[in-house]
Amino acid sequence: MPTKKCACSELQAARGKFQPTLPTILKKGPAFVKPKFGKATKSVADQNTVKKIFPHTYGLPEVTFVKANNAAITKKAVRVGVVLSGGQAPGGHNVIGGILDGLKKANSKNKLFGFLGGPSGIVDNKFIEITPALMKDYRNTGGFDLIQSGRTKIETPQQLEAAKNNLIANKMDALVVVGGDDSNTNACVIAEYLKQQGIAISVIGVPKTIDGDLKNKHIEASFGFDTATKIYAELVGNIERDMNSARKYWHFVRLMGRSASHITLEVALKTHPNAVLVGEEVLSKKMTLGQIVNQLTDLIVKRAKAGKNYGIVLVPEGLIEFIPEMKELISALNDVLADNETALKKLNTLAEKKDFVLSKLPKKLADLMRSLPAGISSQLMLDRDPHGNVQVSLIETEKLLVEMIKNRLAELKKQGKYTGKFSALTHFFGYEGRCGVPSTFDANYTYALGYNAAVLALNKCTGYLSSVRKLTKKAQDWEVGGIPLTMMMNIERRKGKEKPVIKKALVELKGEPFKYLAKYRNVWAEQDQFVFPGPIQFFGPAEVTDVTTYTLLLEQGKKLK
Ligand code: FBP
Repeated sequence: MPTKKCACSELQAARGKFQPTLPTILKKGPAFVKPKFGKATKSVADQNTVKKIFPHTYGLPEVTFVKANNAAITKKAVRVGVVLSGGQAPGGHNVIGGILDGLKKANSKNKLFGFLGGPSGIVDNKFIEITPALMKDYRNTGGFDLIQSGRTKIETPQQLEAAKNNLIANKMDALVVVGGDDSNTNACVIAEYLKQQGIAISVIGVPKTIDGDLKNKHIEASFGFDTATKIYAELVGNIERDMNSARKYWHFVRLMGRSASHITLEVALKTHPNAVLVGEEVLSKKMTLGQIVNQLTDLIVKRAKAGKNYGIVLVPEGLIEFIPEMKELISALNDVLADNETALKKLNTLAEKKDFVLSKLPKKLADLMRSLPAGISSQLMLDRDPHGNVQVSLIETEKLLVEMIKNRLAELKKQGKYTGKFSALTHFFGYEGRCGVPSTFDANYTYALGYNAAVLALNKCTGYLSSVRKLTKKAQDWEVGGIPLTMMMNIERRKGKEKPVIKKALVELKGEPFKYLAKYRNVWAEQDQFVFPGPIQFFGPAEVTDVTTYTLLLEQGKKLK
């Protein structure tokens, strides 16, 4: 029997010993760097409105760290809280490990506390102390199970007051919010609320989301995207190999990514499927659902003529919201559902609710909703998340496409234009990738993000997102600092109201990753050039263990091999 030190897998035991590489500037510890403040900043759009909503945190300067003696921050012991917010992403535990190590390096009496179950833990005052002993078994592991996560938004005056009171009662000096665009918007709301009341508790955000849509000029990637896309690419590659061996199925794979199609694009770059839908392109070309179906059907017919009754199509989870007619329907549904909450609660069955909603929609949109398969129209009616987002992970777009393609092929068969065989299998890859063991890139990146967040907090910065840059270089050469949260904001419509939110980064159609796809996708469509990436490697040659996403490499001007 192999001997294990803890009740964990062999991989976890071995990987637990991995010591992430810190950027050189942070290596000696928080006492050896000082913040350097840049110029005042402004939000990416809607400057006047954002400034009005965040008068105390708007316009903050960017922060970078420079080598300097900063022993002053080690004198007084501090207490810091951390909360994991929103969907899981590989590396969350290393963010916590990084914060803990940064704090302890500054002063061994510094303490870290984890709020339980997401932001509701702050409101309900549920937390645990994260000690080095507790942290030990979670280093370099996937998941958020050390303190769990949740999607509660702290927004009502009562919630904000309760959060403030609990932070004060627990003598917290800082709060680190690990989250995506919505959660970091919420972090800024809390930072503003505290600052406005003259309460010296720092709030620092950390960019997390497998979706990869929390990024901009200063935040090059959100953590978790690297690992999750590697896991999906492995799965898609395995399907391609199975398909290429049996040659009898069409596979329709929906990939997570609530809004942006970054995950689908990255997986496509890694696996070369026969067709890829990119939501942002669908929107820019104003494609209808019918046009998408026809485009895919044409490919299926073409391949059938070449004797290939098989293939693989990648579909981004958020596709449905990019199809202009569906976008219009979803946005009208959002408003109807938000404006009629009480009336809808009184109705007992889904059929009654659907009839009620249909009666409130403009005729054109009601007709569109009626034309959708019953399952899909019901899925569109599901509750929005606390931030007002449609839960696209529950909408089976891949099945909708297969159903519509089948009908179209049947018509073509009747007209004698198609003689092939269409046997389709559907898959949804989302939850499979969100808690995977973090890749070396994510293990290093999250540790650096956490450590850097601790340094920002120790320097009493508030309203900042922890920023680690130059990510295609070696980890020791990464640059660190803080980016004001308000700098990334604009105004968007949520739950029927105009709200300030961090602007989502969608796939840039002029960006290098999409251009690469556009250059090769026609070749991949007909000539099979599948790539089988295999599983993430944690040990072995650096060119296998340390490679990051093709998206990041192309965005930073690197060539793909
Ligand atoms: P975050 O933006 O909070 O990181 O979550 C992203 C995500 O994984 C999406 O890809 C997906 O649509 C959604 O979470 C699923 O949400 P839930 O975990 O609530 O089912």
